Amino acid sequence: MFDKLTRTFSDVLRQVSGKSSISEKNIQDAVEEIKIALLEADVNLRVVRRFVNHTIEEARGEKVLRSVNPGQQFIKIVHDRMVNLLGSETEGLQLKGPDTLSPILFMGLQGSGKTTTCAKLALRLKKEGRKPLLVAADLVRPAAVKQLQLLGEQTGVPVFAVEGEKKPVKVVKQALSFAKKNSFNTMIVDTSGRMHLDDDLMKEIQEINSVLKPVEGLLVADAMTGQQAVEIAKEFNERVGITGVILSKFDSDTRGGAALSLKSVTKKPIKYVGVGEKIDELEQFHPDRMASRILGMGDVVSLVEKAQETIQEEEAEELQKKLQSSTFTLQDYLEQFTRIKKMGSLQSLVEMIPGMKGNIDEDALNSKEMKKEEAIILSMTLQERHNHRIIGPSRRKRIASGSGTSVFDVNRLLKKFDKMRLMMKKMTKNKKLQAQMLSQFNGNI
Ligand SMILES: Nc1nc2c(ncn2[C@@H]2O[C@H](COP(=O)(O)OP(=O)(O)OP(=O)(O)O)[C@@H](O)[C@H]2O)c(=O)[nH]1
Ligand SMILES: [Mg+2]
Repeated sequence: MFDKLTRTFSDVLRQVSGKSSISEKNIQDAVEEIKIALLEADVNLRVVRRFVNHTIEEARGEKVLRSVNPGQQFIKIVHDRMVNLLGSETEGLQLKGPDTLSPILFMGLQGSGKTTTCAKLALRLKKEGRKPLLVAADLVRPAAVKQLQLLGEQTGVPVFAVEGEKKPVKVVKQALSFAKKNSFNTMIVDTSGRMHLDDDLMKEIQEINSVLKPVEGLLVADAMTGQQAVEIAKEFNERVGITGVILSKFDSDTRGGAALSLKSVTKKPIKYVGVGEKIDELEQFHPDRMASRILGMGDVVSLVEKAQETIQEEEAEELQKKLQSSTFTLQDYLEQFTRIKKMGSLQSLVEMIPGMKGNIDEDALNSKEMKKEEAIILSMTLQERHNHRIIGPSRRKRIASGSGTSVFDVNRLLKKFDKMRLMMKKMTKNKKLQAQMLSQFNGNI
């Protein structure tokens, strides 16, 4: 997601940020490149035009051309516009208090991810201390009820279904009284999808909507469908009324245009994004963090939060010291593998680190490679792990055969480790660079 866009943005912004003075022509050129990148990312044409015009207008103002640091001012403008495009504020669900039932209606086209997302959200709300009930109101697809029941078992959230019932509205009515009687405070209703936006589907959803009176009407849209997702959201909003969008399959290799156009076109916020098939792969959508990520500035906040879940602060500090003083050993490297496994994919983590994107050999990040490296290090003695410089040719041969790899693999790991230590040392030492990056987004330039 956003790979190409980020690359273009990073290039453009890097060029601009280095300049001590900026001319109107510089701004024009930078904006032109940004425009092309947005169009290539399949962002809605009207949205792109508005973005470009606003950016030029603001950047032309004397503020940028005459400011002490015009490059940074310009970056800030682009960043703020991008946040604005994505929705300004993080918008959570507007649920009622714990003693009142909050019904949530899910809708969307066939295969967009409704059923999966219902269960993901139920699990999330349960973890937040609510008492959710899942309601199976997709009575069109034969296996739909069963699918929700299985997901209910996985998440430990009860599923309300009525055997033999053909009318979703009747199921919803019964579910409402069941939920109230059994003091559930959140009710998540899964509905059926259709291949296209047709009257049948709209009528069914409208009917359910008027009976359920949901506090949240959430549209699940498939990020992979690009601009079509925006059209679908517009239609559902006009005909049923939605309170927000959940963009599913955000983990897929799409150009990202949907995420960037949705808010501007529908005026409804993206509330969550689905980032995988697994039941816990649903994330709250943060426009500001996403903007920084798209601009290639790294999602520092997300990274820190994610890392903190697994690395205790002292450990992190110790690691930082080791990195700075070059006492980071292969044993430390090995220990990082375990942490990384706990944190999720290395790739997604790396993308969040400022300046790392594009700077690292992506092949080296796949887990197959990680397993190989793990095996190699495990075949080393502790002494070797603590001082890799003693690993000469005969040791390399022994390690290779011990780990079922080749001397070539061992050489490669050792070379990479040296390179990595050097790079990390540079990065951690360059506090000024880090501070600069952060201050750009604090609004206090
Ligand atoms: N990679 C990825 N796959 C997802 C995500 N969300 C859903 N899927 C997959 O998309 C497929 C369709 O998901 P469903 O939840 O059954 O979609 P639905 O909208 O309920 O489909 P219908 O009920 O047939 O209309 C499944 O294979 C899901 O595993 C996501 O965020 N990422
Ligand atoms: Mg479904």
